[in-house]
Amino acid sequence: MRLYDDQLIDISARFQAEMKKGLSAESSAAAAVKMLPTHVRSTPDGSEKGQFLALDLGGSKFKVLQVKVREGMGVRKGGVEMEEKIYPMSKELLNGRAPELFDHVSESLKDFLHVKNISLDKKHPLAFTFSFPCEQTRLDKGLLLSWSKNCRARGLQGKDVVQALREAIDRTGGMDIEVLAMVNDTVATMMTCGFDDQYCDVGLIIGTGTNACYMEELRHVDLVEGDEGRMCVNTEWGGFGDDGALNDYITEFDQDVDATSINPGKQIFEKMVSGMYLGELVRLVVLKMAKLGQLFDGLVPDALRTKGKITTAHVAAMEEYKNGLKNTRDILVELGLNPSQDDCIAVQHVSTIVSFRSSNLVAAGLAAILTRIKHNRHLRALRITVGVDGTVYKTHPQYPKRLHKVVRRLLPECQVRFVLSDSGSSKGAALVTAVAQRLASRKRQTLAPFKLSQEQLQLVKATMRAGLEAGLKNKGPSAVKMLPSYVYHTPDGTERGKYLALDLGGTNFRAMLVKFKKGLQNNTRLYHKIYTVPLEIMQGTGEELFDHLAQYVSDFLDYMGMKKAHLPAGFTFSFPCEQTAIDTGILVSWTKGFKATDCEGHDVVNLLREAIKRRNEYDLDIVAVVNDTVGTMMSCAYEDPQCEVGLIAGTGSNAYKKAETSETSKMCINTEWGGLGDDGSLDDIITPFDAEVDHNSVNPGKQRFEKLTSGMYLGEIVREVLLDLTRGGLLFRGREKQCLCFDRLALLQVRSILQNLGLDSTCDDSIIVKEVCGAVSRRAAELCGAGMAAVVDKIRENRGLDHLNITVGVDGALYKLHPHFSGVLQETTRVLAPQCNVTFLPSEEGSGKGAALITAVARQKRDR
Ligand code: 0WK
Ligand code: 0WK
Ligand code: BGC
Ligand code: BGC
Repeated sequence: MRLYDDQLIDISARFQAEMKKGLSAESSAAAAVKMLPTHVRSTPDGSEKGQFLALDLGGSKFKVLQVKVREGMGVRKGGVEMEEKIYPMSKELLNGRAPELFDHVSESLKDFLHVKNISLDKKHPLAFTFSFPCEQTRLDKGLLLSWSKNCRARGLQGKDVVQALREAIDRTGGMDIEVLAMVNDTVATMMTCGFDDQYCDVGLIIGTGTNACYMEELRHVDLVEGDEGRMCVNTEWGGFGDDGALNDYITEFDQDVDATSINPGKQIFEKMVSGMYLGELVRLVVLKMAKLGQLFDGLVPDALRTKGKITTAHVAAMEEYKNGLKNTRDILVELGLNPSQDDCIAVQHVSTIVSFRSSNLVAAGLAAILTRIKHNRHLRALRITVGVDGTVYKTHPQYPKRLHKVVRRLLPECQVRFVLSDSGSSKGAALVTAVAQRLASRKRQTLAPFKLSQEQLQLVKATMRAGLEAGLKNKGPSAVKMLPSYVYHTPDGTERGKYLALDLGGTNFRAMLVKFKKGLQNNTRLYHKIYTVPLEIMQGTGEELFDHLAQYVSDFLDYMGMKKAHLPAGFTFSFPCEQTAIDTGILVSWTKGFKATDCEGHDVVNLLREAIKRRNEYDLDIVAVVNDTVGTMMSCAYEDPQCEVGLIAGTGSNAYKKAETSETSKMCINTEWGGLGDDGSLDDIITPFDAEVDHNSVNPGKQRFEKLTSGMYLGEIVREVLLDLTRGGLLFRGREKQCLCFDRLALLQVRSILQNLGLDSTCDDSIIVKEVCGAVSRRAAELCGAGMAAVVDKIRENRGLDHLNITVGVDGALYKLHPHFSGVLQETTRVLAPQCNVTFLPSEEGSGKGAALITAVARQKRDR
């Protein structure tokens, strides 16, 4: 058990190797030293404040505390006030079922609130120090890897400890607790000592158990994304040696201690070092010496043979300067021995050897950690503080001095300060929670306006309904334009021939050839080509835009070898158009980023015809111009005759519905619901971020509903929110990156997108970004669902039905590609229109086929 410096240097080197193994993604799973990320990214920076409840579970005492950081009654300036109460923790509970253990914790918490007269009605943020190995994916979520020390409550391993606590608090009831952070006692100790010492980057526990944590460079923590800054890593060094790395230092006494422990083969290093085992090691050594007749004249009383009879407190007492020898006699007498003076000296010596080895091993482990930090920071000399806690370190008279001495001897170039955490670890836990709380409340504040209540959605439905009604009645302009489409009939399957379908207004311009053949089951053949409309053309002159379209059509006809075919064509033009006939469409106003000049107020069919004439190389018979919502409904009605509504959730947002006999005209209506709110009727739900997006758009004040719901704008809304959160210090470490100020943010693979945007994000950043994306897209889907509920309920009431079965044909990248959008939209429609059974039918070939069908019907009628 006597370890010389060269052996300590060897052990330190081995431990450094183990740390690397634990940090690297390849080898971490099998590593004995787990190196667990804690998601604590910084030591205290003086900004922390608030009042917190704290639980301290896993050390020798289970405590409930109230911690006031820099605010609250009687707190001196910049200070921290704490009140605590220790609660019993019986063996039965520690070895029983986990739910009962956590019920005891939660009931103790409630008792503490009573005793300290803390209001039960107020929401209390809580910091949870849990001193066992947990794999944390975030500050308030950690799976228990294994129990250690004297605890092995069943049913929690592999489960989220924070969730178990939250469930127990719910079971106890009668208190409003928000568990914001769970930390290991080493982390909490580092933070506690870091409150007064900015050099404190290491936390050390030498108590019932032993462990250390330190601030590692994030780039070395493979299991956490991001490589800038630091993160505190909980080494769980108690497991050092579990893979045999210390076998040549393991003595027979260590093997005995391990064999009779509740977790044999586990926590080998801890069993050589920590307070739970030191006394037992001394007993086993003394027992062997007694059996060998080297002590007590070979007398071996039962007590000496009994596990746990010599405790670490005994060891500490035996080593007291003055009374060490007397204490040793008293302890041996208590064990039923009548020790001689030599016996006492020998036993005292055994205690010294055992606890000396413990402090030496801790020194070797610390030396490894400090050496690694020195290398990480490319320093020749390191000045650092180690925050320490634990009964062994606090109560064993010689321990601290021995430890400090050996560490300084092993690392002469380091200036190491040891600070004892005088008030336990909960101050540190509260500081971690203060940061989490500030971040959480800022995020909650920012995202709250995006969370629409049922009442608000009902109101949107009613507002949409009123918009639909007003659009039908008013002759003059109305927010929801309700434009007639001159489409009367849905196809009946008799359509024949070849048609060209042109499609402008979505993500791209598409030219499509549609053939309807007799006798074929699915008698439609489609060939298409996609063309990207450059931004400068979308926002150039009308002539240029339509010349471009005419050129794309030329290219497509070449591609199909049908230049001379003089095809009948249907033109899907996905912008609000006043129509006076099936083949005329006066553009009311551009939307979706288009603003080509000399188009608004003009007949877009003529604009296209003129462009084709200007090319003078082919001719088309443009029979119909339709909105993409109409085309989508027709396409789907071909499959499902019950389809009477078209919905686009794409770049833009719009719906179209069949006419009701009761309505003035019998034709289909393009609602142009994107304009809802242009009259201020949605101002209650429009957030400052939405206002900013509208302000920066090419058509401010217009299409307000669209700007809350469609693909063109959701990314912008997210960017505005991220900008705000970054300014609030919640993201990207508060650094407002130029790129956030320019390009649109797509919604999918957050991390790689952030990366491509040159945003070096941390895992937490990604989580927050994803949450913002979720809030913005969920609101969009819910608003579309509320709009659709208004449309189908209007159809139901117009038909005087109690119940309506109807199909909605849908298209658009947002509906088709977004992982959750369609589901939320469908659910919202179902809830807000309970008397309608709505089937959403995604359109397979887009609106092109629909346009061709309408063209076929229109031509039949025209040529009859
Ligand atoms: C006091 C800390 C607690 C930690 C304990 C360790 O408040 O979080 O677990 O020290 O020392 P022990 O009580 O096991 O000796
Ligand atoms: C595909 C349709 C087209 C419509 C588009 C909308 O064929 O008419 O405009 O969907 O979706 P987006 O491309 O805007 O996502
Ligand atoms: C646990 C650690 C804890 C240490 C000190 C060990 O048994 O695994 O999580 O930090 O004891 O309490
Ligand atoms: C247009 C609609 C179109 C919708 C979907 C909106 O901007 O005003 O006509 O249906 O986008 O593409």
